[in-house]
Amino acid sequence: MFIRRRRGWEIPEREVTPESAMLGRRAMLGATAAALTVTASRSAGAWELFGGAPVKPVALLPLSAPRNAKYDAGRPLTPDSEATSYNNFYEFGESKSVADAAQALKLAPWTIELAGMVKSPRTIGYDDLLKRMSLEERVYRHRCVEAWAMTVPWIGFPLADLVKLAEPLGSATYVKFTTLADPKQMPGLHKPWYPWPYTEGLTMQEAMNELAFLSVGLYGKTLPPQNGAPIRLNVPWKYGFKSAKSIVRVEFTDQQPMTFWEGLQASEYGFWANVNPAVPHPRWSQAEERLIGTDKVVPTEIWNGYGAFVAAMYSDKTKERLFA
Ligand SMILES: Nc1nc2c(c(=O)[nH]1)N[C@H]1C(S)=C(S)[C@@H](COP(=O)(O)O)O[C@H]1N2
Ligand SMILES: [Mo]
Repeated sequence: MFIRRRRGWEIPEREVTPESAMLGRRAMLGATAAALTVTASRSAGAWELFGGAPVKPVALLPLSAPRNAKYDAGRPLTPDSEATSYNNFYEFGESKSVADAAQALKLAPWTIELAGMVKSPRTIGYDDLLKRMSLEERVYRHRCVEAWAMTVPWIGFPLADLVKLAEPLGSATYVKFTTLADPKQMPGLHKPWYPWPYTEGLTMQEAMNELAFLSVGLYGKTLPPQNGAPIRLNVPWKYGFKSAKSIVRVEFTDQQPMTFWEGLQASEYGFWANVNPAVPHPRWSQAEERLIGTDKVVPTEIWNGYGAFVAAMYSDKTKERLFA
């Protein structure tokens, strides 16, 4: 009997499955029964920690910086309550409701390693880093590969300023970001089929692009844990998974970094991951996006609408899989 199967791009948006949808299958195929048993008991322990005693919510501090009017999002802001309660942060769970679990994130002391091909590798404290940076507010559109979008007023500084501080060697061509991976704080770390730690990467040229931004706050406050406290990346012309949260290491290298999502499923999530409505995800269309906090669905724009700032970087990269 012939059964017609719908192609990925014919699936309506409401049926779009999360980035992790293949994992049920993958876990069964990949992990041995023994590994699963160990995981189950370990994650029970982790959840006792979070579920047993209520975790005190992380206190957010007021943080203000002048808005940079050059970057007009052209859309109303997503309500603060939505942007801080509908999140992807797999270290704390696979659902969008990770905000409570994320309150267990220990934010102080926080250090960031400046490593690899730099004049002198070192570790810098978060407070020390902030003293050297001048903060601004930028309203950016955020487009998740799962076909939803938000518009958020971030507070932070250009990634280029951190690159300059790190003094990379001329031979460095990529920047690799590694984020916190602490099984004591993060129940997701006990799921061994994920390629922890969460890593991401950019070319040096992308990292120096004026849009690439490191955020330490949103909506006039310090970053809540669920949004990647104390410091996370924003690369608004790329799918949201490139915007690594809770960064602990920035490494300069001449090798294209392997990223968390590419390591998990390279056929679906590549290194470049630039937004393009005309290139569907293998399991769903990227033509439109759902605006979180509204009932609106709007067309997705190539480069997420930031082409004037970024398209020229890719004119010589015609052989790369730029949009996956
Ligand atoms: N460390 C880490 N960073 C991460 C993720 C994650 O699971 N872990 N998820 C990514 C994805 S898929 C998206 S869409 C954005 C979500 O950011 P937001 O919750 O602040 O909107 O964070 C990205 N950064
Ligand atoms: Mo995402």
